Order: sequence, then C-alpha cells, then structure tokens
Amino acid sequence: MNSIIRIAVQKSGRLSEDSLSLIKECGIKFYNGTGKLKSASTNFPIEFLFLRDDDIPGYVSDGVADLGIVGENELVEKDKDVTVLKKLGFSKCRLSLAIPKGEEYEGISYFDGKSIATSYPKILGDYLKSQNISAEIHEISGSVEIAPSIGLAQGICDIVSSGSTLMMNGLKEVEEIFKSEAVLIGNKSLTEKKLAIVDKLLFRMNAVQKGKSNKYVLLNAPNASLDKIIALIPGMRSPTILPLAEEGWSSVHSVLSEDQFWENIEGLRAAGAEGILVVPIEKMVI
Ligand code: PRT
Ligand code: ZN
Repeated sequence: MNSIIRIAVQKSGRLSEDSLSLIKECGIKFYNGTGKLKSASTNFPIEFLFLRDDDIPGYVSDGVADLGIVGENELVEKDKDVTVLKKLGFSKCRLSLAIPKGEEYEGISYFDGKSIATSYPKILGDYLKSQNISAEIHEISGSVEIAPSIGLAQGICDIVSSGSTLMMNGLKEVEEIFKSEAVLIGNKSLTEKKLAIVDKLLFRMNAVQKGKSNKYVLLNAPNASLDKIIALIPGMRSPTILPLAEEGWSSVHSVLSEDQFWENIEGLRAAGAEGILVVPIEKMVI
C-alpha cells in the first residue's frame, strides 16, 4: 500500500485560515466542508485531521498525526516531544505579563509574592523561575484579562497581539516573556516513506514562502546606466536585459526581496530607471 501522511490542523480559530491557505498554495487539493473532522487530498498523499489546537502537539507526539500546525505558545506549554520542521510566519503574537493600568511598575520583582492568572502555567512558571520570582500561578482556561478586575489575581499572563484587549480591560503590558508564531511540527519516528512525502511538502512550502517574500521587478533603463542598475538589482543569477523598440533603452527584469526593492528605489530612479513595475511571485524554486 502506498504511504500517506496525516496532518493535524486547527478546526476553527486563529490558525485555521492561514494553515489551510498555505496547504492550498502548495497545490494540494482537498475538501473541508463545515463540521468535518477528517478529509483527504485528491492530488497529494495527505490526510487532514481538524482538531482543537490544544490537542495538536499530543496527537503528533503520539503518532496519531504525523504532522501538525500549531502556535509555538501551545507547543511549548504542552511540552510534547516533537520536531519543529518549519516556522510558518503567521499567527504571530507574544505572551506577556500585564497589570492594572494605575499600578506603578519598576521591574519583574513587582510580581514577587503576587498572584498571576494565566492559561500558560508552564511557560509562566519557567519564566518566573528563571527570574527568581516566586508568585502564585492561577491557571484558568479563558477570559484571563478579567481576572484582576474580579479580584482573582493581581496580574495576568496572556497572549497579546494588538494590545487592545489589555487596554479595554484597564491593563498595561509590562513584560514580554515569549514570542510565538505558527510552526509545522512532526512526529519523531516517521518511516522513510513518510519522510519522503514530508520532504515533498516542505519543498513546496519553501517555494511558496520564498515567492511571498520576493518580487519580480521590471523597469526601463537608458543603456548608458545599465551597469549601475544591474549592480542595484542583481537578481537570482543576473537580471534579464531585453532591448526596447526605442533605440538606446532596455527593459530590465529581476527578482529581489521587497526590502531590497525599497532600499534601492531611489538609487534606481537616480540612475534613470522609469516605468518600474513590481509583480508578486507565486512560487519560487532556486
Ligand atoms: O478552539 P481552539 O482551542 O482550537 O482555539 P483557541 O481558542 O485555543 O485558540 P485561537 O484560535 O484563539 O488561537 C490560536 C493561536 O493563534 C494561539 O495559540 C496563538 O498562537 C495565535 N494567536 C495569535 C492568538 C492571538 N494572535 C490572539 N490575539 N491567540 C489568541 N489571541 C487572543 C488573546 O488570548 C487575547 O484574548 O486575542 C486577545 C488579544 O489580542 P489583542 O489583539 O487584543 O492584543
Ligand atoms: Zn486552544
């Protein structure tokens, strides 16, 4: 029988949409009708399990799923023995300590002898230990931000993204203790056959990620400044130069990261480049 790999993705929540779009951008087709817990691809040897994110690290370490997509916060908190295969660059957030806005804060010793509510007792416990702080940790599973106002704890440790939830609850962020983004995790004892499929998937994910972080740039340049322009946008091997119908001008095509583009735009214009077009790249294999 041909091998097939199983990937666990969040059923519905902040990770779901980006996880599924990444898989689709890898050219993998599947059906994920609402309420389905399992689905298989029609054109790649992969099967999907749709789960709560809290369960993903455990399913992958037990081998029920071979791969999973989960936030690093959840992965480290669950403390399961899995391999991190790739950082995925989405669902970025931080785990921070916060206290009521009106409180004076002069450093981490503020928390000595205080109580802190969190859904991340392990990450918080490890952090406090590393800082030599002894505080009481109240583990709660949701709505952590209301804990200080109802008298459950003096501070909180929760996920922050824009900071607006803290603000709305009269809290201020005082320490960032952990940075997180979505990661692709894998079981530690995959068979050779499964590893070969995982490699194919990683190859595709890398091509998608590389494509996203690079742009295809086209511009017109007077032939006299081609050397200067080529030096600014060297491209993958070297830029493509095509003559324009108008004598003395060329079209230059190159690939560069968006940052490189913005860094060099003034230089390009100063060298006489015009008609500059920046086009997204869908996949990139180098
Ligand atoms: O149902 P299931 O258990 O699968 O989902 P969940 O409710 O546990 O998790 P979900 O979908 O909310 O988040 C999944 C993952 O997304 C988290 O584990 C993080 O890795 C990541 N992530 C990114 C976030 C946020 N941003 C985020 N802003 N997770 C939660 N939040 C919450 C946070 O808890 C707080 O209540 O948003 C609020 C803060 O946001 P700001 O923008 O107001 O600061
Ligand atoms: Zn969860």
